[in-house]
Amino acid sequence: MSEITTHTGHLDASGLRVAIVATRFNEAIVERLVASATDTLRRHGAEASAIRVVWVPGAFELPIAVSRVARRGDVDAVVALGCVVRGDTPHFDYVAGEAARGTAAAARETDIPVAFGVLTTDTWEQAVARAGGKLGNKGGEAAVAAVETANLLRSL
Ligand code: INI
Repeated sequence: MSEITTHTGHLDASGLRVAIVATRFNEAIVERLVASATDTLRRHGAEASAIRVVWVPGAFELPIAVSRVARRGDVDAVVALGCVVRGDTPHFDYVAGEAARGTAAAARETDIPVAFGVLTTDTWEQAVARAGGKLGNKGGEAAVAAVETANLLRSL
């Protein structure tokens, strides 16, 4: 009987070059996501010199910057970080929707994995809970996903 071939990405970030693209909008939240992402990458073995942080105005601008940084040819993965709070306006749906669609499209078009660490919440309190509060830190979780996917792609 033939054997099953399995591919999984390991979590060793040594040798990986990672770009974090983060929003200045809701910066009090996003800087916590960035801190957790960089700390997580370092704890998984990434060199500080292999981490690049790029700041964009808001989540709507994430796709174009993610796409540009992924095309540089010197990054193995991108972590997109931001925070979109619903408030009372339909603006939320456009901004959050484009951030998700655009970063996913950038990953497919460049063949560079992009982890989506953009909080999309109804309230500021829900964002705080996901940025180092009682629900953990989605910045660190996105960094782990980026490392795992970059290593997975190397094995495929
Ligand atoms: N950008 C965000 O990153 N988060 C938000 O919650 C947000 N809201 O609520 O409006 C937001 N808007 C700005 C947007 O991302 C663009 O920067 C702006 O529209 C200019 O293109």
